[in-house]
Amino acid sequence: MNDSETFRTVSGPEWSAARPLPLARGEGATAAAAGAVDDRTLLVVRFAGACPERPAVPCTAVANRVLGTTPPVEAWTSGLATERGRLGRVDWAENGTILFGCLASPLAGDLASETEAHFAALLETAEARRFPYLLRVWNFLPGINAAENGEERYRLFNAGRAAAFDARYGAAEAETRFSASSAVGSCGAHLVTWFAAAASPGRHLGNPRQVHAFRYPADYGPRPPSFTRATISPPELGQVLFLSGTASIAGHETRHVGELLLQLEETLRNIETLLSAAAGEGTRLPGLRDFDLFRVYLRDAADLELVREPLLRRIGSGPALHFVEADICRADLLLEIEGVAGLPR
Ligand code: 3EB
Repeated sequence: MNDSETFRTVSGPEWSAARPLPLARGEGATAAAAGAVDDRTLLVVRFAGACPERPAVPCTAVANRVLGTTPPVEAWTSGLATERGRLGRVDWAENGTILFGCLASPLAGDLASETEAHFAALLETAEARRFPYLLRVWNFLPGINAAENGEERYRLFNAGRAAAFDARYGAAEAETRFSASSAVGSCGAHLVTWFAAAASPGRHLGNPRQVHAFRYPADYGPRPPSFTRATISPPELGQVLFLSGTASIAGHETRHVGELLLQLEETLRNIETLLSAAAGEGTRLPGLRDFDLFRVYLRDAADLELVREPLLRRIGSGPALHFVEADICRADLLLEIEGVAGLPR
C-alpha cells in the first residue's frame, strides 16, 4: 500500500476544499469525499486522529473531536502538481500559486518562547519558499484558558507570536503581515498550526463593529493578538475570502456572557457587518448563504443541537457546516465561527 492509499483507507468522509484553486464559489461544499486526497493535495488535517508515519503529502493532526456528522479529515486540494518538502519543523507543499504548511511543537517549557520559535519557523518557511504573504493561519493551543505563572496561556501565546512577527519584520511592518487566523484550545500536547500563504499580498479586512485585534488594549494581555478579521487572497488565486474565527465580541468586549444563542447572533452580526463593510468599499463579497464552508468551534459539545438549527436558518443549505469541540480563547466565549468563500466574479 502506498501512502496515498493509506489516506484513503483510514478515515471516513473528507471535506475537501474546492479544486482547482482558484476556488470557484460553491465547489467546496460539494467536493467528493473518499478519494479526494491524492498526490496533488496540498495539506491534510485530521481531527482526533493521527497522520501516517511517512505521509505522502503534508499532514497534521489535532486532538479535537469533530461533532455530529462533521468529516474528520480536511483536505486542501488544487488538482495541480505540487512540490513539497520540509524545512526545520515545517512540512510544506505548494502548487505555484499557494503554499500550505503545517507544524506541531511540543510544549514543555516557557510557552511564550516556545510559541515565538514556532512562529519564527513558520515565517522562515513562508519566506524561504517565496510565499511570504500569509493568507490564513489555524492554531490549536493546549490548555488555552489555563493559567501559567499567573498569566493565561492564550496571552503567553500572543506574546510569543507577536515577538516572532516583530523579530522578522520589525514592529512597524509586522502588522501589515498579519492575516486571517483562528486560535482555539486543544486537549493535545502540541501547539499545532497550519497555514496558507501567497506570493503576493492579500487584502486584509477589519470589522467596523470590532477593534482590530492587534489593537486590543493591554487588559487582554501583554501583547495583542496578531491577526486580521479576514483576508482575501490575491487575484492569481481567484480571490478566496478567508474569514477569521469570529466570536461574540463588540469593540473589544465579550457580549452575552453565558448566553449561547445570543453569542451566536452577535457572532453572525459581526460576520455580516464585516462582509457589508468590505462590499461598501467596492469589493463584491459573498453573503452568509454563499460560503463554501463554516466551521463552528463549540466549547461544550452538548451545545451542538442548540446551535445547529438557528445557524442553518441563517446560512441555508449551501455552505458545508462543520463542528469541532474546542475551548475558545476567552473563558467567557462559548463559540467561534470561521469560514471560507470564493468571491463572486
Ligand atoms: C477575538 O476576536 C476572538 O488569536 O489568532 C479569533 C480569531 C480569536 C483569531 C487569534 C483569536 C484569534 O479576539 C478570538
